Amino acid sequence: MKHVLTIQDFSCVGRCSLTVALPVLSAMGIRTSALPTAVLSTHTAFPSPEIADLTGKLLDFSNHWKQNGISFDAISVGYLADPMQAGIVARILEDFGAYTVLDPVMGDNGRLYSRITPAHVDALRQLCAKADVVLPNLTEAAALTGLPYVEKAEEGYLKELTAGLLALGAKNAVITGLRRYDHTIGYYCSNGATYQGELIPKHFHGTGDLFAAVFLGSVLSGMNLTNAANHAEKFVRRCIEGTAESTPHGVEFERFLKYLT
Ligand code: PXL
Repeated sequence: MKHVLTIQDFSCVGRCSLTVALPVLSAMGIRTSALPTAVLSTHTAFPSPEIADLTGKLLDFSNHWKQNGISFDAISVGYLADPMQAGIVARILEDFGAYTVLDPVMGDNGRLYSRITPAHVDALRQLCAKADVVLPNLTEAAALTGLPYVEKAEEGYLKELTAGLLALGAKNAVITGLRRYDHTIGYYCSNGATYQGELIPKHFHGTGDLFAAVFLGSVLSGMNLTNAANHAEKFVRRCIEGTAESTPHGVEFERFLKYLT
């Protein structure tokens, strides 16, 4: 059985990050371990969440695993609670030398999330060098590359964005949640593979985290990058379609896990 370490926050309420990644990867037949970057009462789209930042513990935990001969087939990295965590995570990635998927969680719809500073963007830019695949949305891809955020992205702009992400050192990139035309949404891969399907007019937090988890599970089951992106896209779409209305509590992915097993 493959063994994944997922490094991201534990938002206690709100269906995102670890509360999404762990059940999805488990449903896909993957043994999961977690390194929480912080524990939050909710994700940061709720006003003023309580936050227990775990920056000071990350290396202690990973060193303990090393001392016990624990290893991972892959590591996924998501929301970091502090820019300082990026350097620590880079060290952990070096220590364990596993296939790495980085979701540079920073913002959406052209805006950075609360708590995300220019130093955070810089830190994630550096972490891209360690990624086998980086999975930004358009907002994050623009922030990382320094290119302007342009909705209804054209092919030339997407090529520039993905080239910029590869120039940061990522081996592959997939831009997710991408709205290229009126009423469509999908993804664009650095290998040129692209998909746009009908936009479902709802908004949820955690769908990028869901995409990243299904994507990694799919790669570990032997799919290539294009098929993994396609599989993740279809699953996220199914969950959004199956959730009646937009709420800050995420999509009802639990009802659809059976399609991943
Ligand atoms: O779903 C992305 C995400 C993850 N973790 C935290 C967040 C967000 C988005 O708002 O706030 C803590």
